[in-house]
Amino acid sequence: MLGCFKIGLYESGGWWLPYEGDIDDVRVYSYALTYDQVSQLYFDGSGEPACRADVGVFDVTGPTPGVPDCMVDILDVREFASDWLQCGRYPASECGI
Ligand SMILES: [Ca+2]
Repeated sequence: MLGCFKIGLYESGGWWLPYEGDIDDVRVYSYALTYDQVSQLYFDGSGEPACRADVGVFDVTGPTPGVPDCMVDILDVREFASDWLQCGRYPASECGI
Protein backbone atom coordinates (compact mmCIF):
# COMPACT_ATOMS: atom_id res chain seq x y z
CA MET A 1 0.00 0.00 0.00
CA LEU A 2 1.31 3.36 -0.97
CA GLY A 3 0.78 6.25 1.38
CA CYS A 4 1.57 9.87 1.26
CA PHE A 5 3.47 12.15 3.50
CA LYS A 6 3.82 15.88 3.63
CA ILE A 7 6.84 17.75 4.83
CA GLY A 8 5.99 20.65 7.09
CA LEU A 9 2.52 19.40 7.99
CA TYR A 10 1.10 16.86 10.40
CA GLU A 11 -2.32 15.26 10.62
CA SER A 12 -4.48 15.74 13.69
CA GLY A 13 -8.15 14.80 13.84
CA GLY A 14 -8.45 14.64 10.07
CA TRP A 15 -6.83 18.04 9.55
CA TRP A 16 -3.40 18.84 8.18
CA LEU A 17 -1.77 21.36 10.47
CA PRO A 18 1.50 23.25 9.97
CA TYR A 19 4.48 21.79 11.80
CA GLU A 20 5.75 24.40 14.23
CA GLY A 21 9.46 23.74 14.32
CA ASP A 22 12.59 23.61 12.26
CA ILE A 23 13.48 20.96 9.71
CA ASP A 24 17.10 20.86 8.73
CA ASP A 25 17.68 17.34 7.45
CA VAL A 26 15.26 15.38 5.31
CA ARG A 27 16.04 11.92 3.98
CA VAL A 28 13.80 9.54 2.07
CA TYR A 29 14.66 5.85 2.05
CA SER A 30 13.14 3.14 -0.09
CA TYR A 31 13.25 0.76 2.86
CA ALA A 32 12.47 0.85 6.58
CA LEU A 33 15.38 1.76 8.85
CA THR A 34 16.09 -0.33 11.92
CA TYR A 35 16.02 1.08 15.46
CA ASP A 36 19.80 1.07 15.46
CA GLN A 37 20.04 2.91 12.14
CA VAL A 38 17.60 5.61 13.25
CA SER A 39 19.33 5.90 16.62
CA GLN A 40 22.72 6.26 14.91
CA LEU A 41 21.38 9.02 12.62
CA TYR A 42 19.99 10.85 15.67
CA PHE A 43 23.28 10.49 17.53
CA ASP A 44 25.29 11.61 14.48
CA GLY A 45 23.18 14.75 14.17
CA SER A 46 22.71 15.71 17.81
CA GLY A 47 25.62 14.16 19.68
CA GLU A 48 23.03 13.05 22.25
CA PRO A 49 22.23 9.41 22.95
CA ALA A 50 18.90 8.29 21.56
CA CYS A 51 16.27 6.78 23.83
CA ARG A 52 15.23 3.37 22.47
CA ALA A 53 11.54 2.59 22.78
CA ASP A 54 12.19 -1.01 23.78
CA VAL A 55 13.28 -0.10 27.35
CA GLY A 56 10.07 1.82 27.95
CA VAL A 57 8.05 -0.45 30.23
CA PHE A 58 10.90 -0.95 32.70
CA ASP A 59 12.08 2.66 32.75
CA VAL A 60 9.72 4.20 35.30
CA THR A 61 11.95 6.78 36.95
CA GLY A 62 15.35 8.44 36.97
CA PRO A 63 17.29 10.86 39.17
CA THR A 64 14.22 13.11 39.09
CA PRO A 65 11.50 11.05 40.83
CA GLY A 66 8.82 9.85 38.43
CA VAL A 67 10.65 11.06 35.33
CA PRO A 68 12.00 8.22 33.16
CA ASP A 69 15.62 8.69 32.10
CA CYS A 70 15.85 6.12 29.30
CA MET A 71 17.96 3.77 31.43
CA VAL A 72 16.88 0.74 33.43
CA ASP A 73 18.95 0.80 36.57
CA ILE A 74 18.80 0.57 40.37
CA LEU A 75 16.49 3.59 40.56
CA ASP A 76 13.86 1.70 38.58
CA VAL A 77 14.34 -1.44 40.70
CA ARG A 78 13.88 0.67 43.85
CA GLU A 79 10.62 2.03 42.43
CA PHE A 80 9.33 -1.47 41.63
CA ALA A 81 10.40 -2.77 45.05
CA SER A 82 8.83 0.09 47.00
CA ASP A 83 5.42 -1.63 46.99
CA TRP A 84 6.55 -5.20 47.69
CA LEU A 85 5.90 -5.14 51.43
CA GLN A 86 2.52 -3.48 51.27
CA CYS A 87 -0.42 -5.71 52.11
CA GLY A 88 -3.84 -5.14 50.61
CA ARG A 89 -5.75 -7.46 52.95
CA TYR A 90 -8.48 -6.30 55.32
CA PRO A 91 -8.30 -6.29 58.25
CA ALA A 92 -4.65 -5.27 58.41
CA SER A 93 -4.09 -7.88 61.15
CA GLU A 94 -4.33 -10.49 58.37
CA CYS A 95 -1.13 -9.18 56.79
CA GLY A 96 1.08 -10.90 59.34
CA ILE A 97 3.42 -7.93 59.59
CA1 LIG B 1 15.23 4.76 34.64
